[in-house]
Amino acid sequence: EATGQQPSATTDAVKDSAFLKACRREPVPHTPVWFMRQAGRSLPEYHKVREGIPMLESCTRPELVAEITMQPVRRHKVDAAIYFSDIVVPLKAIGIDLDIKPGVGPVIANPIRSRADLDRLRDLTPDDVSYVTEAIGLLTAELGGTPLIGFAGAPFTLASYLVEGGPSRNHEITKALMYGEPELWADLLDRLAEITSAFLKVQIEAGASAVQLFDSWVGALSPADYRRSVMPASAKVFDSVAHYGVPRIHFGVGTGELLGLMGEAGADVVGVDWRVPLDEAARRVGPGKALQGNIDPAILFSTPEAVEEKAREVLDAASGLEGHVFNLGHGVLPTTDPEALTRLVDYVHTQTAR
Ligand code: 1CP
Repeated sequence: EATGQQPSATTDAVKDSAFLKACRREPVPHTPVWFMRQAGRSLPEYHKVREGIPMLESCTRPELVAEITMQPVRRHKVDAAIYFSDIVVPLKAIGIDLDIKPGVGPVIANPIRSRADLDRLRDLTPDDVSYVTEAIGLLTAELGGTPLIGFAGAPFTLASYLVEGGPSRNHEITKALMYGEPELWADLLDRLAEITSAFLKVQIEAGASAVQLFDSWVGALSPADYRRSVMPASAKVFDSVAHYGVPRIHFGVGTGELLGLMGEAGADVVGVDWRVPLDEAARRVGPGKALQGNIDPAILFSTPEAVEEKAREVLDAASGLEGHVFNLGHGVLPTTDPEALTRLVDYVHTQTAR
């Protein structure tokens, strides 16, 4: 099974793309660019096709998923597509009663807080998410040489939603469980690691040529707590897909103090938010890994000149890196002018063309 080869759905054109080359720290024709949350709320064409369709339902319709995933590729000429879904989709697929409430985010009907609650976190099988396999089949055909990034929420970030019952600023119920019931916490994260691994495998086997593990909220932890209480589960996820040989990206917000550990967990590419310049991030991560990032998504609300100046700073800080994937430091904000994103892609491509 451990072939070290990407699944056959990955064509030579995809393998030779600037994005995958940068992830592998090979020379690139230009610095590749994509944006976290590039599909979705910033695009009028997204609002048009989503009209009247609840978020979670839209994630189960293969044609719609493929269309929404393609929209930013067509519009911005980004170097990679990211599969349109949400981090809670695999949890919904195993029967957790949850919804994505507009303007709020994921809301869990019965939070997971006791040992008995763990039984509700059953294994995920490919049949639970057959729409994912179908949508990725449509996408790899339509994308041609553009790589598709699959993704999942990391165990800590998924646990934060499951334990709190929804979005949370301070993660206090989650931390109470983590510090107060360490064995239950470890078992919860291990369950989530199994589910996440199964979900990433489905995406890779269907044709995703890279994966990103979003640990969006893990920056709330200290390095010591991360190492003890989170890293084993995230490492298990990365290990479980290592044999496919597809690049594994790891991202979180406010993780400046965790960058080294997040790389150590098993990432090939470490995502960096805008708080740490990429040259400093490279020192923290150490050799042998590419970096992704890291322009502040809020800068896109400024003038084109200010955006270019910031982009230039990012490119300069990245000039000594072995591999750099240009991105934002977090997701595209919903009210971003899409023209600003298109201009930014063009700027990075022309500035870095070799
Ligand atoms: O192009 C894309 O990347 C869009 C696909 C996408 C992704 C990658 C969506 C659609 N969600 C996500 C991941 C996601 N979901 C993360 C990790 C990325 C990040 O940190 O930004 C997280 C933390 C979530 C949870 C979530 N889902 C939130 C955040 C809530 C909070 O805690 O503050 C929200 C608002 C959602 C809903 C959601 N997901 C996606 C969309 C388009 C929406 C808006 C809902 C809608 O349109 O009805």
